[in-house]
Amino acid sequence: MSLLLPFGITADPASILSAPDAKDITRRLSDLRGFFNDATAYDQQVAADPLIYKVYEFEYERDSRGMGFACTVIMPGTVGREFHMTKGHFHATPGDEMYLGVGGQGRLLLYNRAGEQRVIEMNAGSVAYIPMEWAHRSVNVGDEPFTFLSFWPSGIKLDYQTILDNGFPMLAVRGANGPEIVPNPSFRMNVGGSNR
Ligand code: PAN
Ligand code: ZN
Repeated sequence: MSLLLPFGITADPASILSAPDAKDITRRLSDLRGFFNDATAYDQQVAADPLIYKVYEFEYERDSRGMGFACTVIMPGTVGREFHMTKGHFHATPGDEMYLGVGGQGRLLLYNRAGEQRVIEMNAGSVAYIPMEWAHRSVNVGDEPFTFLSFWPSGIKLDYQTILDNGFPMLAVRGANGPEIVPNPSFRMNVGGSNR
């Protein structure tokens, strides 16, 4: 990229898309085959192919000093009992990340290859630090869109395949009295894995 000039935007889709080289990514249910745990519910719901999340992002790779930025908006709802969520990924090349909650009610699910797990509540104003060894997935546990920002050093390769192969160790599901985090009976450690 040629000389990048300073710019200021706000955390809404139109403003983000006005930034140089910004793009938006749409994830419908049909794009998420294999990520939700309840395959029967997935097959029933995929016919209507609802919007699950959108990502508005830009990334500048500039002699290893660039940054990436994204605004993710996850729609409310469930697939079976499992709340709408992102695919989730590992960072396959060095680089940590930070998240900032903007609106709605979310959970950030994390695990690492040593088997440790964390769940971080994400609301407007919540800040999370994600060390690169921790796979991360965002979940909307509320009734309105859950929106958050993410910031990372540019050039990180994302590994979705390990998540597709193994699942996540915990599921965020709708319980009788609100959201619950429960163990994923289908989760497997240490199977497969490659970069996108
Ligand atoms: C985020 C995510 C974004 C979408 O910007 O990429 O929320 O989630 P998936 O990439 O798992 O579909 C991030 O963690 N970037 O590294
Ligand atoms: Zn990430």
